[in-house]
Amino acid sequence: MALIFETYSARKSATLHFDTNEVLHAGSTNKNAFKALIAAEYTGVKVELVKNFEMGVSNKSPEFLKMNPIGKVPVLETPDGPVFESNAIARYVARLKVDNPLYGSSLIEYAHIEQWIDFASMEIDANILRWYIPRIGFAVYLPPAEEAAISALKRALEALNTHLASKTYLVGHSVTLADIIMTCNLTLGFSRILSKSFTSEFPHVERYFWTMVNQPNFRKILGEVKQAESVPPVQSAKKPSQPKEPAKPKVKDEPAKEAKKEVAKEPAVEEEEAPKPKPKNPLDLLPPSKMILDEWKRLYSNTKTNFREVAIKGFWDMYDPEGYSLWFCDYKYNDENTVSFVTLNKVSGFLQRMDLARKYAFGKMLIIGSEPPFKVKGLWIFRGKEIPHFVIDECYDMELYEWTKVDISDEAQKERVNQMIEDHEPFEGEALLDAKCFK
Ligand SMILES: N[C@@H](CCC(=O)N[C@@H](CS)C(=O)NCC(=O)O)C(=O)O
Repeated sequence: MALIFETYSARKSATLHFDTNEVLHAGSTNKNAFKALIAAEYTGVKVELVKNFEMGVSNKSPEFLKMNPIGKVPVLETPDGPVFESNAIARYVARLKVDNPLYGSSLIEYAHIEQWIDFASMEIDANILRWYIPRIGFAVYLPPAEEAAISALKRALEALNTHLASKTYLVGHSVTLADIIMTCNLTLGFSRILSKSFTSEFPHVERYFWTMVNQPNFRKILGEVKQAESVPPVQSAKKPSQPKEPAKPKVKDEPAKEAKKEVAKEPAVEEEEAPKPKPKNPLDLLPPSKMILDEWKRLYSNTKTNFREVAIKGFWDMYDPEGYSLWFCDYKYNDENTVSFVTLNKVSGFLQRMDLARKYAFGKMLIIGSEPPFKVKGLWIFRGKEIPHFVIDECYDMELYEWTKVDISDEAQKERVNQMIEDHEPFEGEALLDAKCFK
């Protein structure tokens, strides 16, 4: 350990006059800047967020480019010169205090902290950004690239979940720099794109995340973090942001305090302008229906016995063919479903991407067969008499299925609906590998 600290123990004396001289250049909602600000809280040093920072203006000025030639934030101005790259900045801040517990208490803990910092950056943050950035229009949106990002992210979160099953912190028995960096990265994910339906697969990660963001030193910087309600719909690609005319300076006395309020609202990645209020979904303008979808979802979830008599009967009692429509879907490429977990992941991915329709849809997806190739068939109920346009436009999986409207005057089709709702086995003569519900 001594060796590790030797390189910067010379700074110890400097620490005394360091407490007011570190200036962090970044906007007040930048999760990468939060890493250093939280580390500063734990370290007991003062890092000041620069006043009147203007994304696209301040970071393109000649003075800024001298500090960081790539023109990105954050940059920390120190008495010995600037530092860029947020992890390096956070490390620097942590090292302002000799033997800082943020860096563990042994060589192996130090190595594990570095290990998790890399994991948080390469496996978690990189994949969240690969998923999120194209969706908000800052990169080209390519469905297969999104699918790859989501499955890489899930793989990483699964590993993290396993690690956290028996641990409160990533390393040792108190908060370390690894927790700070991991939590800041997860904060972007949780507040922008990782809705509850996605994160509930990783209960230990959820517990860890909410524990961390509620630690007083995190809360002071992050404020209240709210989980995204759904995956943001794909926006058309934006042009790279042009340097703007310098805006009138804003009066911001306490930038870190301001960050508190805005973390869940303001894009931290590129700090673009606040999104315009969303137009109402046309489905909200349909004539009211006697069927309340949430009531059906509750009945479905709460019926544990006599499913036919209670849930299925209840479904047909409440079903309103004027306000809703029922659809069978049939995967077009079943012969590709040769590996069970890949097929299951494919269906889970579809359900995740349907998140945007949660208010307006209910679905059952059956993965059928005891041997490959597995068949994937489903039943969906949508608000309105057709499949909503925004679902077809924004969920690319839709075109991977053949969609057939259920004719509810046909008893055989109604019986098929019943069997799909209740995961009837055998289904069309075959065993079920799995059944997934979207509700
Ligand atoms: N790896 C860098 C990422 C820096 C980064 O991408 N910064 C974004 C804002 S979060 C930025 O400054 N973008 C402006 C630009 O690309 O010109 C770090 O962790 O500091």
